[in-house]
Amino acid sequence: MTNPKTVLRKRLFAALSALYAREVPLYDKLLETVRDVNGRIAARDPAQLPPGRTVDEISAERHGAIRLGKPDEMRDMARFFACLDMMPVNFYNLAEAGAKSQPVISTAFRPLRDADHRVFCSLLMTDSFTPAIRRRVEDALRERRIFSRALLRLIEASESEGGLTGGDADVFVSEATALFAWRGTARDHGLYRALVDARFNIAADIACFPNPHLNHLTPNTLDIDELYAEMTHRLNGPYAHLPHRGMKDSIEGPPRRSAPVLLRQTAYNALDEGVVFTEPDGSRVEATHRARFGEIEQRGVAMTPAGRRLYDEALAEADASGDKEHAFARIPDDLEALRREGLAYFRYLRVDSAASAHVPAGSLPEALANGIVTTDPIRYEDFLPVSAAGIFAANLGQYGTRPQADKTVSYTKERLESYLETTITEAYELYAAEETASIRDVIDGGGRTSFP
Ligand code: OOG
Ligand code: NI
Repeated sequence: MTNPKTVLRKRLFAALSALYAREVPLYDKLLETVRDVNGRIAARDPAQLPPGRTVDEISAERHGAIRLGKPDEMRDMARFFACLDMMPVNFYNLAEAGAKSQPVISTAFRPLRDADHRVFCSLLMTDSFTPAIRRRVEDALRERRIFSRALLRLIEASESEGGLTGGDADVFVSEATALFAWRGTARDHGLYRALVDARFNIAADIACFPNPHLNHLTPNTLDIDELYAEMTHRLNGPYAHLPHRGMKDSIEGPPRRSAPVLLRQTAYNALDEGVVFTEPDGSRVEATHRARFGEIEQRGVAMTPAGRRLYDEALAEADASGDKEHAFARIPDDLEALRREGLAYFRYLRVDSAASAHVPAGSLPEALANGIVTTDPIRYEDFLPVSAAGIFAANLGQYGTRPQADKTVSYTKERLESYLETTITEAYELYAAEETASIRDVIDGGGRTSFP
């Protein structure tokens, strides 16, 4: 039977996506374009679809992003996501992500296996601000309660019962949708203005709002260049009547390759949305806020630590030289070379017709050469800190926020774990375990072997 947490997760993301499509017509159009482009690619070249997955399935996948203001919000968020079987994976220190750094530390909640949905979750680091700004931000957040009583009760019920079903699941979905919804209300426009003027847009987006509104809900495309071109075309044609601010100027991550690695992302730019601010004296101020945008992503193969080092070097070189193509040439553009050189993770499978052929331990290279065993790239299910900082920067309209505190603080994974009150899984370990288990399965007697 399917795990009730998996059922709940799929329900919640479908509900969030439907809500978003209703609220933001351009997002609905983005989904339409994603389905069209994915369908066209799969019809042209069925091998582009990940094994065993349909166009509908991959087009239904989402990742969202939210921003929190207080450590206890992070703790309860971890408990909330555990109800959906989504655990914190990887620590992203965006305060140290180069030119586009932001004063937040992040993790992504996702299923540890068969990741379908993910939420990138960031926590504002108020100690990177001047004492005066810090005090104002913390004062604004002190009384904020983002979780309703009903939702907290359901989280407790899920913790004690191992999942939610029936009426509890229905209420969970509606309360959770409200948790992430855009309310169009905020408080203290004076504080908002002061934070934006001090170039702390990120703090304004968190401290003046009543809840962690989803700032994007990203579908997945099989070809981000084709999607980018198609969306640009439609924004100038059939979608031109909708309010929009065009596409982001670039695609984050690696350049186009024949063997895609890690993750490439782009977006339509954040829209101006109306917000009614309530001032401390009870008066109202009508203003606009730019937060919600429309991201798209394309996922490639997960890289090993050695592969990731090459990626980070390429990124640093591209940053300095401006020549991405040249910088990324150091990463072999060929899946078999990535596998042989230990730069990426693969799943090993027996070819059906060879089910009875022997693969003694140590003979994997021959089995691969003879076609008894084949490989599939393991898809990257996580995020990239420099790309994430670029996404923040583009949607906040703010290219990098330097720490303003007298003492610069450096943030650690342990610090975020102490807020989460749980450990953060390293994604490498998940990919390596999947690869190792698949090798064990193809070897006679299930023995371990050295890597081919
Ligand atoms: C999160 C940006 C990071 C991604 O896909 O890298 C992100 C944010 O803007 O809050 O979602
Ligand atoms: Ni994103």
